[in-house]
Amino acid sequence: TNITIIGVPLHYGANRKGVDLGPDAIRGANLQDRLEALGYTIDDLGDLQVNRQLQPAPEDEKLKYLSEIARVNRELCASVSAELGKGRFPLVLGGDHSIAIGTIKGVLQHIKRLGVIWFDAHTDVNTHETTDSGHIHGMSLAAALGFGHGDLTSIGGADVKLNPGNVVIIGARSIDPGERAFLKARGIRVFTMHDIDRDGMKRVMEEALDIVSNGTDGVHLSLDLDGMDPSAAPGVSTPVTGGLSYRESHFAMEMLFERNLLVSAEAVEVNPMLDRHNKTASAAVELIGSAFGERIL
Ligand code: DIR
Ligand code: MN
Ligand code: MN
Ligand code: MN
Repeated sequence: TNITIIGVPLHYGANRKGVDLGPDAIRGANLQDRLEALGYTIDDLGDLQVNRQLQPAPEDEKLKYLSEIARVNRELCASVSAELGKGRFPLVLGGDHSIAIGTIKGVLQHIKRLGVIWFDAHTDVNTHETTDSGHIHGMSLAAALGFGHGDLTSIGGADVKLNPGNVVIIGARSIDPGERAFLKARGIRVFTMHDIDRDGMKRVMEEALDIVSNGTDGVHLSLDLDGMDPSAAPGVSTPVTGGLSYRESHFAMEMLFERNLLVSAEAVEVNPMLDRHNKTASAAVELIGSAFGERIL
């Protein structure tokens, strides 16, 4: 497989400085060497250009920095689509989780029936109608499903969207009231920390992999590092206690690799300004390694 790395130094969706340093933090944790050691050929396109020091428009209280986030995601969508068109595997480095809109819409240009594994402490299915924070990183999965503001849902085509029956969320433990209603209404399968405590990661992933592969032509991995427990991944925009352990997270990635389903992936919300010794970017690289075939023995 030929992998293309695309960096997206965007922090406006989290409204917190430092996440824009994520792409270089992940590169600095030796992502490319690690993947080359597994036999992959890597092309790093560098970073998409993001405008600096913007002020939020007052009318965007419920959609902070909408225009810049939409612009960057349109570019990302085009870039991801172009790389898939060349037969390459897009690996996108965030940046905040709003970039999942551009990544997923880009993949959907080529793979209409796409499954998604959304690894996250949150479920990111707010819209401007339900959000408290106005942070677009909490709306990206909804947008990829076709719900929310038109400037987000129209990226890559308004009729291009995920099937909620092929989406799973893993690691959730912080869900807003409006999101609860959304997940229930759309029938999206959420494996919360409670489910993982009760059934174990093995059973959860077996079920999750069946859901994302049933009737699809490929699977996208959207890896929000805050899915991990803050003890394993402290440098994230919005840490939530009680998360996935280091080994649970790795085991999930190892099971994913064994099924050979992935067509694209992204790692998001790494904030080296809140980190120590680049621990969270290193965890991201290690998880990506497992998802791409690294084995202990
Ligand atoms: C919260 C937090 N649900 C929001 N979302 C985050 O702002 O909408 N997602 N942090 O990753
Ligand atoms: Mn997220
Ligand atoms: Mn999150
Ligand atoms: Mn937020």
